[in-house]
Amino acid sequence: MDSPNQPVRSGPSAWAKRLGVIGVLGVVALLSGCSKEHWEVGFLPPESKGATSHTDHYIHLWNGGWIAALIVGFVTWGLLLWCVVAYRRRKHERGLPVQLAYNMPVEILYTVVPIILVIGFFFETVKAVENTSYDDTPGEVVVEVVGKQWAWDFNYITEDAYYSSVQVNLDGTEKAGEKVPVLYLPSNTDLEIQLRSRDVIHSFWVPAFLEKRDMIPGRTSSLHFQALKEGEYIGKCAELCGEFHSEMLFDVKVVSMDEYKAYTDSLREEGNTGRLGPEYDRTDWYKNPHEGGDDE
Ligand SMILES: [Cu+2]
Repeated sequence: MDSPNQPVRSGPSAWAKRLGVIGVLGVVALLSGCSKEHWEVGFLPPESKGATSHTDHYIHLWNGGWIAALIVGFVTWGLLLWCVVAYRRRKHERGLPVQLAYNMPVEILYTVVPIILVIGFFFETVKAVENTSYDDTPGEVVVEVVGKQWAWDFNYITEDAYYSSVQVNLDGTEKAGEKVPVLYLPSNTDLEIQLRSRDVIHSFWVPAFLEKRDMIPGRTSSLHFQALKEGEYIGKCAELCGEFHSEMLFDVKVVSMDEYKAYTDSLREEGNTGRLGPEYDRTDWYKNPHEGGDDE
């Protein structure tokens, strides 16, 4: 019942309501822009689902981690809000509230739960890494990808053919995209991608494959996986490697084994037989770091 003595306090609560409505509408608008595919992969690139023999392990670990973190988050935020409301200062209260400490059940809860979480994250991570980064299945097809300022050489080792490229020269037109070097990979085949650099540190990154590897001068690293989904994927250098780093792009075409063979045959017919090896590396200063590091 309203009494004439009570102050009218419609101002702040009306504002809070309005802000709440705007907030809820904003969140709904944001989330409605995201499709089911985005949610399934935890907002990683949607085409990553089933793209390689590794991607689903990464997606599982990523989504599992978020779900565990959000459950902990909601429980914590819920308890926090509950405390704020249930133990708020009442009108008649003065001074500090009764201080509580050493509540055994609560102490045990927040010791045991994090330990369980850490153990869970640890084993899930080990499982994912063993199935992905530590995958060393011998490659049925071996491709050597060589990074250089600011393009790529692809040596199809098993097929004894090579492809060489120069930087893309982005000029703002769509045509620039046609000049992007293309890496062909056969689908459903054990692949070994060997990674080298001719000059500075580059990084081989196909976002949809959810894997990235640095290419370090004087060292060969490798990626072992199967490409499971035929299609076209974008790739790029992911290590700031100089002036035209942003033009160090490539495309990956995952095709059937027949198409792959036809492509590498065509390279050999053009005369691109063999391998563009370390003899084309621009510097070997990394072998003798104390004898001057000048670029040639
Ligand atoms: Cu680079």
